[in-house]
Amino acid sequence: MELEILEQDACEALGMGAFLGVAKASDLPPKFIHLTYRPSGTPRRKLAIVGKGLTFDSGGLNIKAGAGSMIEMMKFDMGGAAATLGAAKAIAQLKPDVEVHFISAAAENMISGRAMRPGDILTASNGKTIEVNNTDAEGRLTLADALVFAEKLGVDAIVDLATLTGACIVALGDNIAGLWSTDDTLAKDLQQAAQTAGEKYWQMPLEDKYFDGLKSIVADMKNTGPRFGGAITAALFLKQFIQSVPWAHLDIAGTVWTEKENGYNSPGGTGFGVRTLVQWVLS
Ligand code: 4TK
Ligand code: ZN
Ligand code: ZN
Repeated sequence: MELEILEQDACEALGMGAFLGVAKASDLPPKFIHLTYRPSGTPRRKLAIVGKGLTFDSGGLNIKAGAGSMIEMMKFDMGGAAATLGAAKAIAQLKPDVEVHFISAAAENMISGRAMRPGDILTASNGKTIEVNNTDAEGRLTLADALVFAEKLGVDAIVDLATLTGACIVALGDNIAGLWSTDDTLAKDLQQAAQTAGEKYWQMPLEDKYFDGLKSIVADMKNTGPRFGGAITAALFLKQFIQSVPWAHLDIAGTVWTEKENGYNSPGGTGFGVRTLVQWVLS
C-alpha cells in the first residue's frame, strides 16, 4: 500500500480549518492519514473509507463533565479510524480488484490556552464556514475536511465511520449502528454486506428539514443543533461536505466498545465495522 501523512502545514495549505480547529489545544500534532490499496490490474471500482480518529475526546472547553458524560471511555473515539485501518489490513491481504483509499483526520480534542473557543468560526476546505457552538461536537469537524479530501480523489463511493453521537446510542443501543446514505444502492449494498458479516445497522433518515436546527446567523451552519434528533443533525452536517458522490455515514458510537461478553464480542474494543467494510469492498 501507499501511505501519505499530511502534517499540520500541509493541512493548512489545503485549508482544513475545521480539522485543525479541533487539534489546536493538544500537545500532540494532528496527522491526516491517507493509505491507498491499489490492485495490480485496472480497478473495477474506486472507494474511500473515512474513519473518525480522535485519539482522546475530552470535549474541549465544553468539557465532558458529570455522571454519564463517559469521559473515561473517550479513548474509544478513534473506533472509526481503527475500523478503517483494520479493514485496510484485511483488504491488503485479500487483494480484491478494487482501489480503496483509507483516510483519517487524526487528532486529540483537548483543553489549553490554545484551544478552539465556543463561538469560534472555522472555515473548512470546501469554503463553508462553521460556528462552533459546542467544542464537543468535534468529530463532525474533523470528518468535514476528510470527506472533502475523499471526494477530490474521484472515487465512486465514500463510507465514513464514526463514534459520532451519544444520540445514536440513545436511539439504537449498543449492538446496532446507525446508517445514513444519500444513495439507496449504496445503503442496500452495505446492508447486504453487514448481513453476511453478522453486524447490525439500522437506516436512519437524512431529513433535510432538520437542517434548520443547524442554522447560524454568522456562518453557513452551527456544529450542533437541538438535543432531539441529534444523530440525524450530525449526519446532515456531514452531508454539507459531500457534493455528488454516493456517500454513507455509519454512527458506531454504541457498538465499538463492550464491557461484557455479548455473544459477538469479548470485553473491550469490538472491531465493529471491519467485517462489514471488508465484505462491502469484496462485493
Ligand atoms: C458526542 N457528543 C454529542 O453527541 C453531543 C452533541 C451531545 C455533544 C461527541 O463527543 N462527539 O465527538 Br458516548 C458523543 C459521542 C459519543 C458519546 C457521547 C457523546
Ligand atoms: Zn466530542
Ligand atoms: Zn468525539
